[in-house]
Amino acid sequence: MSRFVWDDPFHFEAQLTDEERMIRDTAKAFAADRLLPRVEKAYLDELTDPEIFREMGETGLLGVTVPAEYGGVGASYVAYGLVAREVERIDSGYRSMMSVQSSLVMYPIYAYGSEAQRQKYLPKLATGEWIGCFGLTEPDAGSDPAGMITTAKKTEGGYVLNGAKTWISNSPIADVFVVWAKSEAHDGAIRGFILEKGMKGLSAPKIGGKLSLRASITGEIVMSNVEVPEDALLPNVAGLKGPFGCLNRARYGISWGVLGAAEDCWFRARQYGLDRKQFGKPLAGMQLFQKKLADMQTEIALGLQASLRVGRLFDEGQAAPEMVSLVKRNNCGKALDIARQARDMHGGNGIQIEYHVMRHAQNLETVNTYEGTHDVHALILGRAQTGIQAFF
Ligand code: TGC
Ligand code: FAD
Repeated sequence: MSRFVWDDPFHFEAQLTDEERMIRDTAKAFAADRLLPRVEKAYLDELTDPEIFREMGETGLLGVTVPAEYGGVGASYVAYGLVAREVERIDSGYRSMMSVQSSLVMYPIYAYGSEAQRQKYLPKLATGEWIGCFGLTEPDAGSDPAGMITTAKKTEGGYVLNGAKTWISNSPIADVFVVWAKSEAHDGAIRGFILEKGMKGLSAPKIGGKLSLRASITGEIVMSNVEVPEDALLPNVAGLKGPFGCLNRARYGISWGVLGAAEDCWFRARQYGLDRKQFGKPLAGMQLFQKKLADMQTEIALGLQASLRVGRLFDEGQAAPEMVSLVKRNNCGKALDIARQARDMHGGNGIQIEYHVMRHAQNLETVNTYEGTHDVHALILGRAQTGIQAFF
């Protein structure tokens, strides 16, 4: 029998390629050197430093799966997941900034865009010179995006867009807006459009006062008779499968990211328990404390194996959306439980910013909700096994 490694129970490391380990190590060093020193102030002051996009771009963390000819890295989906895990180890908001840019803006332009759109947008998004956002959710259409009311009407030279999107990551600082709207010229089908900062009638006010994901800016997208040229339309997709194709990738990345946050909470709780004594001995020597650590170790180890498996299937072209729902739902829910437990295990200190665990717990409330809530993914999985939809 081989030796048991407490922080790598199933020899996860041995299942990665040399290239994946190298990309992971680059992301880990970046996260520790550039993100960790900033995060406490950013969170307390609700400030997003747009410079982070350029730094991520320089380090090769944007568009990990996008081919190198468009400025991406052309690496595997497993590598993308590993990057998400390292970035979210510091803060879910930083992973949000990265995954919106990569999966929700670069991916649709690459997968559904014309060659001219790819050439125009992808290299600058890859370097972080341009910041992107993705507008699907509306004030009255969250879990049910088919209920959106944003419209695109045909004009002589293009389209005119009207409507409002809400809860949009990056929007107040975005240069490029991928927006989904019902297009009258296409029988009311949902189509994607690329809007640019400065277009007449386009604004993106910040949503302030968030108690979660405070290091990542969130806003609205308000479109009042925004005229766009014909070539703003993403030509190669129609219907909800357009935005869902992007969400499959972002949700998959989240399934890895939340495990980074959960690991940070687990490692901190373990160390705190070893250092702090009560009743004459370390907290880590108490049975209840050890049970919590064992639960954390178990759920994280299982979650990593599951995300790795889905990642390998992605890379083989064999991943199904329901697999993504399973790992997004389970890993988010488990990470949130772990962060709450870690907060508890730190006692009073656990509510302080410098101990990090409560910030993770607060962030994971959002991550459990966006990109399909925990319950919406249960309904996706329920439909897949019964054949009966229970959304309405
Ligand atoms: P439904 O009838 O199931 O499907 C409509 C059409 O879409 C296709 N489709 C998919 N295609 C690819 N991948 C998927 N995962 C797909 N799911 C559905 C489907 O085949 C069908 O195509 P067609 O050609 O037959 O028309 O649609 P529905 O309206 O019943 O949807 C139900 C439901 C609940 C599953 C869906 O609406 C849903 O997933 N809701 C959750 C909404 C959501 O996830 N919003 C995310 C907004 S973006 C965000 O949160 C970013 S935060 C990022 C960050 O900051 O990190
Ligand atoms: P609702 O859909 O109103 O859901 C409320 C509750 O009802 C939930 O518990 C839900 O599970 C439950 N519920 C809903 N439908 C059903 C049902 N059929 N059966 C049982 N229960 C149900 N969106 C974007 O487009 N782009 C972004 O970049 C983006 N970034 C975000 C960043 C942040 C910080 C946040 C908080 C959200 C972001 N979102 C973004 C929006 C996010 O995707 C939505 O909040 C999410 O899809 C849920 O929609 P909702 O908030 O309208 O909740």
